[in-house]
Amino acid sequence: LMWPRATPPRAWNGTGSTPHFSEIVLGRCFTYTQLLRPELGHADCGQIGKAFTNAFLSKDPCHSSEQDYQLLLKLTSQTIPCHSSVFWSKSTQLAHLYTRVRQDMFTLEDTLIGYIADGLNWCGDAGSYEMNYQSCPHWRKDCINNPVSVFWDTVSKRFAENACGEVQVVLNGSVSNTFDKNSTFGRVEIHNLHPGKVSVLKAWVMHDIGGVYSYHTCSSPIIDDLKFILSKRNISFTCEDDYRPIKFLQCVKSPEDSSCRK
Ligand code: N1C
Repeated sequence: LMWPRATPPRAWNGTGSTPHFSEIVLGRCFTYTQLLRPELGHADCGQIGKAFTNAFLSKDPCHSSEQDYQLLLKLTSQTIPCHSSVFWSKSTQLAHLYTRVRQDMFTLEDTLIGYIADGLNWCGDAGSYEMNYQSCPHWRKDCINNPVSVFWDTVSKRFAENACGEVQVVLNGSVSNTFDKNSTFGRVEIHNLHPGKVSVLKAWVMHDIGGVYSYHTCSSPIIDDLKFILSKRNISFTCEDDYRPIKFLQCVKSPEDSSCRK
């Protein structure tokens, strides 16, 4: 039996849980399964919401584990058709804009579990039944094995394991770490693609319109790092700079830019 504590939970260096976390999770689950993808209409949002909070409530927020999320993963299992997985790194907005137009393509946030958790923050405390709305562990300043980081690593791993056929990744050529071995994409996802299932990874290296400087293109050594990891894993790799279908989306915002007029 746990007693209410007299002292407030310990203060961490990261943002606290998102206000109304449980209500948002429940609402998003119903929106996704009832309105956006009725083929998942059988999902039990009540159970999903409970499995999510049970994954971290009353637990030390620096000892979160993949195991904690297993029931949640099981309840949100979803089949993504082959040739439709889209990974991204340092290009959140553009990648999601792309799959918003191409409804047949999926980033992780276009799947139920990613849609529910996108942009939220959460943690609990070993000595309490409650969520900590004051602060949560910061991955660098406090601990790596916090509930949010472990969650994204766990669901990103499953998303990559389940990918099949031709898969895509949207990379940002306007930042120095276009390919980053320490990002979720570089650290988790590429290592969990199944060589027998995934025929090719197609990288699109996109550059900001009006950006002063392009850090990297497909010919940059940093892309060779990615190419090398995939060749070792027996997965084919192609790379294209400023892939036209995505470039058009950037041009919607900047139609007068010289690169959009020709
Ligand atoms: O670390 P990243 O990008 O390379 O992660 C992106 C990569 C995508 O392909 C997704 O499938 O990993 C998956 N993913 C998410 O979908 C996601 N949504 C929100 C990983 N992380 C995700 N987040 C949060 O953003 C999470 O807190 C993580 O640390 C960042 C990733 O940002 P990034 O470095 O641009």
